[in-house]
Amino acid sequence: SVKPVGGNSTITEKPLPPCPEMPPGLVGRLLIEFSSPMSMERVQRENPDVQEGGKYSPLDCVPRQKVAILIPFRHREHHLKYWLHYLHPILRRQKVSYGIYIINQFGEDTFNRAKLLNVGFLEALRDNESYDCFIFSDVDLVPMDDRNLYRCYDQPRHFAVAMDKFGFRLPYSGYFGGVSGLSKTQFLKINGFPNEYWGWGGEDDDIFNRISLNGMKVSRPDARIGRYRMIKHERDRHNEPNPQRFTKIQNTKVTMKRDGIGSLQYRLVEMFRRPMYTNVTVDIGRPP
Ligand code: UDH
Repeated sequence: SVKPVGGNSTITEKPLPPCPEMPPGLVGRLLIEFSSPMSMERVQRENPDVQEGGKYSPLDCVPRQKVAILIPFRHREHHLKYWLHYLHPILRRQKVSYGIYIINQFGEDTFNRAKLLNVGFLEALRDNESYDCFIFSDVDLVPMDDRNLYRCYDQPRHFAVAMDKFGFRLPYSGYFGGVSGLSKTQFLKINGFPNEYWGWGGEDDDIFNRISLNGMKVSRPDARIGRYRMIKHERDRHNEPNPQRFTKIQNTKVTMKRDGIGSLQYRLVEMFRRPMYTNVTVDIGRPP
Protein backbone atom coordinates (compact mmCIF):
# COMPACT_ATOMS: atom_id res chain seq x y z
CA SER A 1 0.00 0.00 0.00
CA VAL A 2 1.12 3.57 -0.55
CA LYS A 3 0.71 6.00 2.28
CA PRO A 4 0.87 9.74 1.56
CA VAL A 5 3.21 11.56 3.92
CA GLY A 6 2.81 15.33 3.97
CA GLY A 7 3.05 17.23 0.64
CA ASN A 8 3.74 15.08 -2.38
CA SER A 9 6.31 12.67 -0.90
CA THR A 10 5.28 9.06 -0.36
CA ILE A 11 6.66 6.03 1.46
CA THR A 12 5.93 2.58 0.20
CA GLU A 13 4.93 0.00 2.81
CA LYS A 14 5.95 -3.39 1.48
CA PRO A 15 3.97 -6.27 2.97
CA LEU A 16 6.23 -8.17 5.41
CA PRO A 17 7.66 -11.47 4.13
CA PRO A 18 7.03 -14.71 6.02
CA CYS A 19 9.82 -15.45 8.51
CA PRO A 20 12.50 -17.67 6.94
CA GLU A 21 12.56 -21.41 7.63
CA MET A 22 16.14 -21.03 8.89
CA PRO A 23 16.62 -17.52 10.34
CA PRO A 24 19.85 -15.91 9.06
CA GLY A 25 20.88 -14.31 12.39
CA LEU A 26 21.51 -17.57 14.28
CA VAL A 27 24.95 -18.02 15.81
CA GLY A 28 25.05 -21.80 16.41
CA ARG A 29 26.88 -23.16 19.49
CA LEU A 30 26.53 -20.99 22.61
CA LEU A 31 28.52 -20.59 25.79
CA ILE A 32 26.15 -21.33 28.67
CA GLU A 33 27.21 -20.98 32.30
CA PHE A 34 25.45 -20.42 35.59
CA SER A 35 28.22 -19.05 37.80
CA SER A 36 28.11 -15.33 37.07
CA PRO A 37 25.50 -13.53 39.17
CA MET A 38 22.17 -12.84 37.48
CA SER A 39 19.36 -10.42 38.26
CA MET A 40 15.91 -9.82 36.80
CA GLU A 41 16.86 -6.14 36.34
CA ARG A 42 19.70 -7.16 34.07
CA VAL A 43 17.44 -9.48 32.06
CA GLN A 44 14.97 -6.63 31.60
CA ARG A 45 17.67 -4.17 30.62
CA GLU A 46 19.08 -6.55 28.02
CA ASN A 47 15.68 -7.37 26.51
CA PRO A 48 13.94 -4.03 25.99
CA ASP A 49 11.88 -5.30 23.03
CA VAL A 50 10.11 -7.96 25.09
CA GLN A 51 6.57 -6.81 25.87
CA GLU A 52 4.84 -7.00 29.26
CA GLY A 53 4.11 -10.62 30.18
CA GLY A 54 7.18 -11.93 28.33
CA LYS A 55 5.69 -11.57 24.87
CA TYR A 56 7.55 -10.93 21.65
CA SER A 57 6.98 -10.94 17.90
CA PRO A 58 9.55 -10.26 15.19
CA LEU A 59 9.10 -6.89 13.50
CA ASP A 60 10.65 -7.67 10.12
CA CYS A 61 8.76 -10.81 9.11
CA VAL A 62 5.49 -12.64 9.69
CA PRO A 63 5.96 -15.76 11.86
CA ARG A 64 4.25 -18.95 10.73
CA GLN A 65 3.31 -20.04 14.26
CA LYS A 66 2.42 -18.47 17.60
CA VAL A 67 4.23 -20.30 20.38
CA ALA A 68 3.29 -20.47 24.06
CA ILE A 69 6.22 -21.56 26.21
CA LEU A 70 5.02 -23.20 29.42
CA ILE A 71 7.28 -23.76 32.43
CA PRO A 72 6.19 -25.90 35.43
CA PHE A 73 7.35 -24.05 38.50
CA ARG A 74 7.63 -23.77 42.26
CA HIS A 75 10.37 -22.09 44.30
CA ARG A 76 12.92 -21.89 41.47
CA GLU A 77 13.34 -18.10 41.15
CA HIS A 78 17.12 -18.44 40.87
CA HIS A 79 16.84 -20.80 37.88
CA LEU A 80 14.18 -18.65 36.23
CA LYS A 81 16.51 -15.64 36.00
CA TYR A 82 19.10 -17.65 34.05
CA TRP A 83 16.44 -19.27 31.87
CA LEU A 84 15.01 -15.88 30.88
CA HIS A 85 18.49 -14.39 30.44
CA TYR A 86 19.45 -17.05 27.90
CA LEU A 87 16.13 -17.82 26.22
CA HIS A 88 14.78 -14.38 25.32
CA PRO A 89 17.74 -13.54 23.03
CA ILE A 90 17.75 -17.05 21.51
CA LEU A 91 14.03 -16.91 20.71
CA ARG A 92 14.46 -13.43 19.24
CA ARG A 93 17.21 -14.68 16.89
CA GLN A 94 14.99 -17.63 15.99
CA LYS A 95 12.25 -15.18 14.87
CA VAL A 96 9.68 -16.82 17.12
CA SER A 97 6.43 -15.10 18.02
CA TYR A 98 6.00 -16.20 21.63
CA GLY A 99 4.73 -15.71 25.17
CA ILE A 100 6.38 -17.12 28.32
CA TYR A 101 4.09 -18.62 30.98
CA ILE A 102 5.31 -19.67 34.42
CA ILE A 103 2.81 -22.19 35.80
CA ASN A 104 3.39 -21.89 39.51
CA GLN A 105 2.00 -24.62 41.79
CA PHE A 106 0.21 -23.06 44.77
CA GLY A 107 0.81 -24.48 48.28
CA GLU A 108 3.27 -27.12 49.44
CA ASP A 109 1.56 -30.36 48.46
CA THR A 110 3.26 -32.88 46.16
CA PHE A 111 4.46 -31.38 42.88
CA ASN A 112 2.73 -32.43 39.65
CA ARG A 113 4.60 -31.36 36.51
CA ALA A 114 2.24 -32.75 33.85
CA LYS A 115 -0.91 -31.40 35.47
CA LEU A 116 0.66 -27.94 35.68
CA LEU A 117 1.44 -28.15 31.96
CA ASN A 118 -2.19 -29.05 31.19
CA VAL A 119 -3.24 -25.95 33.13
CA GLY A 120 -0.69 -23.93 31.15
CA PHE A 121 -2.19 -25.11 27.86
CA LEU A 122 -5.70 -23.95 28.80
CA GLU A 123 -4.61 -20.69 30.45
CA ALA A 124 -2.40 -19.73 27.49
CA LEU A 125 -5.36 -20.32 25.15
CA ARG A 126 -7.52 -18.15 27.43
CA ASP A 127 -4.93 -15.38 27.04
CA ASN A 128 -6.33 -14.73 23.54
CA GLU A 129 -3.08 -14.82 21.61
CA SER A 130 -4.30 -17.60 19.29
CA TYR A 131 -1.38 -19.88 20.07
CA ASP A 132 -1.08 -22.90 17.81
CA CYS A 133 2.14 -24.34 19.25
CA PHE A 134 3.00 -25.24 22.85
CA ILE A 135 6.51 -25.81 24.14
CA PHE A 136 6.92 -27.36 27.57
CA SER A 137 10.23 -26.58 29.26
CA ASP A 138 11.74 -27.30 32.63
CA VAL A 139 13.07 -24.12 34.23
CA ASP A 140 16.61 -25.48 34.61
CA LEU A 141 17.30 -26.42 30.97
CA VAL A 142 19.05 -24.05 28.57
CA PRO A 143 19.82 -24.99 24.95
CA MET A 144 23.50 -24.77 23.96
CA ASP A 145 22.77 -24.17 20.26
CA ASP A 146 20.29 -21.70 18.78
CA ARG A 147 19.77 -23.90 15.70
CA ASN A 148 17.53 -26.00 17.96
CA LEU A 149 14.42 -24.15 16.77
CA TYR A 150 11.64 -23.62 19.32
CA ARG A 151 8.63 -24.24 17.09
CA CYS A 152 6.23 -27.07 16.31
CA TYR A 153 6.85 -29.75 13.72
CA ASP A 154 4.85 -32.29 11.69
CA GLN A 155 5.23 -34.70 14.62
CA PRO A 156 5.48 -34.03 18.38
CA ARG A 157 8.96 -32.69 19.07
CA HIS A 158 11.48 -33.65 21.71
CA PHE A 159 14.10 -30.89 22.01
CA ALA A 160 16.29 -31.90 24.99
CA VAL A 161 17.99 -34.87 23.33
CA ALA A 162 21.55 -34.31 24.54
CA MET A 163 21.67 -33.06 28.12
CA ASP A 164 24.96 -32.61 29.94
CA LYS A 165 23.73 -34.67 32.89
CA PHE A 166 23.17 -37.68 30.60
CA GLY A 167 26.58 -37.30 28.90
CA PHE A 168 25.04 -35.44 25.93
CA ARG A 169 23.08 -38.52 24.85
CA LEU A 170 19.49 -39.70 25.02
CA PRO A 171 19.24 -41.74 28.25
CA TYR A 172 16.88 -44.18 26.42
CA SER A 173 15.19 -44.15 23.04
CA GLY A 174 11.73 -43.33 24.41
CA TYR A 175 12.89 -40.39 26.51
CA PHE A 176 10.58 -37.37 26.16
CA GLY A 177 11.61 -35.32 29.21
CA GLY A 178 12.97 -31.84 29.79
CA VAL A 179 11.82 -29.81 26.79
CA SER A 180 9.13 -30.91 24.33
CA GLY A 181 6.64 -29.30 21.96
CA LEU A 182 3.27 -30.17 20.48
CA SER A 183 0.96 -28.29 18.16
CA LYS A 184 -2.53 -27.62 19.48
CA THR A 185 -3.86 -30.40 17.25
CA GLN A 186 -1.21 -32.91 18.38
CA PHE A 187 -1.85 -32.03 22.05
CA LEU A 188 -5.61 -32.49 21.75
CA LYS A 189 -5.17 -35.75 19.82
CA ILE A 190 -3.46 -37.33 22.86
CA ASN A 191 -6.01 -35.83 25.33
CA GLY A 192 -3.21 -33.63 26.70
CA PHE A 193 -0.96 -34.84 29.49
CA PRO A 194 -1.81 -37.14 32.44
CA ASN A 195 -3.03 -35.40 35.61
CA GLU A 196 -2.37 -38.34 37.90
CA TYR A 197 1.43 -38.44 38.19
CA TRP A 198 2.23 -36.89 41.59
CA GLY A 199 5.89 -36.44 42.50
CA TRP A 200 8.91 -37.06 40.33
CA GLY A 201 9.02 -39.30 37.27
CA GLY A 202 6.96 -41.25 34.76
CA GLU A 203 4.80 -38.47 33.33
CA ASP A 204 7.16 -37.93 30.40
CA ASP A 205 7.09 -41.65 29.56
CA ASP A 206 3.28 -41.58 29.74
CA ILE A 207 3.27 -38.68 27.25
CA PHE A 208 5.61 -40.65 24.97
CA ASN A 209 3.18 -43.59 25.17
CA ARG A 210 0.22 -41.34 24.33
CA ILE A 211 2.02 -40.09 21.24
CA SER A 212 2.88 -43.62 20.01
CA LEU A 213 -0.55 -45.06 20.84
CA ASN A 214 -2.15 -42.30 18.76
CA GLY A 215 -0.12 -43.17 15.69
CA MET A 216 2.38 -40.32 15.91
CA LYS A 217 6.15 -40.48 16.03
CA VAL A 218 8.51 -38.26 18.03
CA SER A 219 10.67 -35.90 15.98
CA ARG A 220 14.09 -34.80 17.27
CA PRO A 221 16.99 -32.54 16.33
CA ASP A 222 20.44 -33.99 15.69
CA ALA A 223 22.30 -34.70 18.95
CA ARG A 224 25.02 -32.22 17.96
CA ILE A 225 22.42 -29.46 17.92
CA GLY A 226 20.03 -30.64 20.64
CA ARG A 227 22.55 -30.07 23.44
CA TYR A 228 21.45 -28.69 26.82
CA ARG A 229 22.95 -27.48 30.05
CA MET A 230 21.04 -28.16 33.23
CA ILE A 231 21.44 -25.93 36.26
CA LYS A 232 22.67 -28.29 38.96
CA HIS A 233 20.36 -28.63 41.93
CA GLU A 234 19.33 -30.98 44.71
CA ARG A 235 16.00 -32.77 44.70
CA ASP A 236 13.19 -30.39 45.69
CA ARG A 237 11.08 -31.00 48.75
CA HIS A 238 7.63 -32.41 47.94
CA ASN A 239 8.77 -33.87 44.64
CA GLU A 240 10.02 -37.28 45.75
CA PRO A 241 10.25 -40.07 43.17
CA ASN A 242 6.78 -41.50 42.62
CA PRO A 243 6.92 -45.24 43.43
CA GLN A 244 3.76 -45.87 41.33
CA ARG A 245 5.36 -44.61 38.15
CA PHE A 246 6.55 -47.99 36.84
CA THR A 247 3.11 -49.59 36.96
CA LYS A 248 1.30 -46.46 35.79
CA ILE A 249 3.25 -46.22 32.54
CA GLN A 250 2.13 -49.77 31.70
CA ASN A 251 -1.48 -48.58 31.61
CA THR A 252 -1.40 -45.48 29.40
CA LYS A 253 -3.59 -47.11 26.77
CA VAL A 254 -6.45 -47.41 29.26
CA THR A 255 -5.87 -44.29 31.36
CA MET A 256 -5.32 -41.76 28.58
CA LYS A 257 -8.98 -41.87 27.59
CA ARG A 258 -10.28 -40.75 30.97
CA ASP A 259 -7.26 -38.83 32.34
CA GLY A 260 -6.07 -35.78 30.44
CA ILE A 261 -6.94 -32.30 29.29
CA GLY A 262 -10.60 -33.37 29.07
CA SER A 263 -10.79 -34.21 32.78
CA LEU A 264 -8.53 -31.44 34.15
CA GLN A 265 -9.72 -29.69 37.30
CA TYR A 266 -7.98 -26.80 39.02
CA ARG A 267 -8.50 -23.46 40.73
CA LEU A 268 -6.78 -20.41 39.31
CA VAL A 269 -5.30 -18.53 42.28
CA GLU A 270 -3.78 -15.55 40.48
CA MET A 271 -2.45 -14.47 37.13
CA PHE A 272 -0.19 -11.46 36.74
CA ARG A 273 2.24 -10.08 34.21
CA ARG A 274 5.85 -9.27 34.84
CA PRO A 275 8.03 -7.61 32.20
CA MET A 276 9.77 -10.89 31.27
CA TYR A 277 6.97 -13.48 31.83
CA THR A 278 3.35 -14.12 32.71
CA ASN A 279 2.75 -15.84 36.05
CA VAL A 280 -0.14 -18.27 36.50
CA THR A 281 -0.46 -19.50 40.09
CA VAL A 282 -2.76 -22.48 40.35
CA ASP A 283 -4.16 -24.81 42.99
CA ILE A 284 -4.09 -28.29 41.44
CA GLY A 285 -5.03 -30.15 44.61
CA ARG A 286 -3.14 -33.08 46.03
CA PRO A 287 -2.75 -36.81 45.47
CA PRO A 288 -5.77 -38.89 46.52
N1 UDH B 1 9.96 -28.00 39.44
C1 UDH B 1 9.88 -26.82 40.19
N2 UDH B 1 9.83 -26.90 41.53
C2 UDH B 1 9.85 -28.08 42.20
C3 UDH B 1 9.95 -29.26 41.44
C4 UDH B 1 10.00 -29.20 40.08
O1 UDH B 1 9.86 -25.72 39.63
O2 UDH B 1 9.79 -28.08 43.44
C5 UDH B 1 9.90 -27.92 37.96
C6 UDH B 1 11.12 -27.25 37.33
O3 UDH B 1 10.74 -26.62 36.13
C7 UDH B 1 12.00 -28.44 37.09
C8 UDH B 1 10.99 -29.47 36.60
O4 UDH B 1 9.85 -29.21 37.38
O5 UDH B 1 13.00 -28.15 36.15
C9 UDH B 1 11.44 -30.91 36.71
O6 UDH B 1 11.77 -31.23 38.07
P1 UDH B 1 13.25 -31.63 38.53
O7 UDH B 1 14.21 -30.56 38.11
O8 UDH B 1 13.24 -31.97 39.98
O9 UDH B 1 13.57 -32.93 37.73
P2 UDH B 1 15.00 -33.42 37.36
O10 UDH B 1 14.81 -34.77 36.76
O11 UDH B 1 15.82 -33.54 38.74
O12 UDH B 1 15.69 -32.38 36.55
C10 UDH B 1 15.51 -34.53 39.65
C11 UDH B 1 16.26 -34.30 40.97
C12 UDH B 1 17.70 -34.65 40.84
C13 UDH B 1 18.40 -34.59 42.15
C14 UDH B 1 19.85 -34.90 41.98
C15 UDH B 1 20.63 -34.62 43.23
N3 UDH B 1 22.05 -34.77 42.98
